[in-house]
Amino acid sequence: MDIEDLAERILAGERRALARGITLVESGRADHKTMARALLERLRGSGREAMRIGLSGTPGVGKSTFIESFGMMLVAQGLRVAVLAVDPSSARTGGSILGDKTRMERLSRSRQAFIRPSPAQSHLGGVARRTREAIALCEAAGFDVVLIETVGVGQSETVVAEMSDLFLLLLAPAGGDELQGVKRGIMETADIILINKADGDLKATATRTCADYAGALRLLRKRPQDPEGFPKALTVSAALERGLETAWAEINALADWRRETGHFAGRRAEQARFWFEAEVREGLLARLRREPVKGAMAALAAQVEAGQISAELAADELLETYLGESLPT
Ligand SMILES: Nc1nc2c(ncn2[C@@H]2O[C@H](COP(=O)(O)OP(=O)(O)OP(=O)(O)O)[C@@H](O)[C@H]2O)c(=O)[nH]1
Ligand SMILES: [Mg+2]
Repeated sequence: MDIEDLAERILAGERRALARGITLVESGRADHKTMARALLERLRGSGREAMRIGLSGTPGVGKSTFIESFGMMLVAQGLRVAVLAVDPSSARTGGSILGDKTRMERLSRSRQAFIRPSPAQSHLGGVARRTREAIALCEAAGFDVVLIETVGVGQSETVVAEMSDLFLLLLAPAGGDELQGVKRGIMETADIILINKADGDLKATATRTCADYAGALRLLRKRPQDPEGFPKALTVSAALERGLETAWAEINALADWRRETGHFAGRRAEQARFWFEAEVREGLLARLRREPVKGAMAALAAQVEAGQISAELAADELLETYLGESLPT
């Protein structure tokens, strides 16, 4: 594979080349990894910056429908839109992929759009790295907006929030005044909460739910990266394409303010640091799972089980043997 040629075609915005590049960074093969590194290095500093928008929401809340109509609205404005998914679980069955194909039918046919499903990987750390690399490739390919979708279960929202400039939380209209058991941590990472399905019979409920969340957001601790009035809650109807322009205007208002105040670049710098540290931890753990450490660990574990050595001493011994000189205590 000619990496220079691939890089040039990605920089020229060729979607097929972009897809090949993403396949390369997703590959587990050692020779592919080397090529992927070379490709990413070649593309780094292309100077292109997309708006990275994270989007999370529980199953059935309307993420796919929203991405289709929101994406089409952006396309109509002349913007190029890439959609990536983060799904560490195997919850994404053939059914929902099929559903996505029909729910994002227009967007998947648009020449200005690029849609990529989640890499088949069970390990969240692995998915996170591949998605970050895919984002970098989409930016190099000149996409204006990269939407990173995740289903709102487990810790994948946090992962997506850590790779997004802005994080949107999609919620369904809910009866009563209970806040749908949305975890506080998730609320705290949201920049804009969108109450979807604000149409038909659900419209009044959606408006009420929106007011509830607006109230809840006001009670959260003020974050330095927010101007007055943010984070905020809005109603939308992905199906009827309502409220999408307003949502886009709010996204831009927030992004503009953050750019002017340095929070936009600051957040990216913080994220880069976060991922660097995560990679170091991942790398260390991966080495523990490989020989010769794996075998030595098993042997020591047997001694610990047999009561021949204490757990603490055994751990010290192992770390000293394998890390002692390179990482002095
Ligand atoms: N009334 C109404 N229904 C909607 C709206 N958006 C989505 N739906 C419906 O809600 C259902 C789920 O929509 P999806 O877009 O597949 O939801 P999702 O969040 O992608 O679901 P998963 O991919 O399974 O997590 C579908 O039947 C949609 O037609 C909306 O704005 N209004
Ligand atoms: Mg979906």
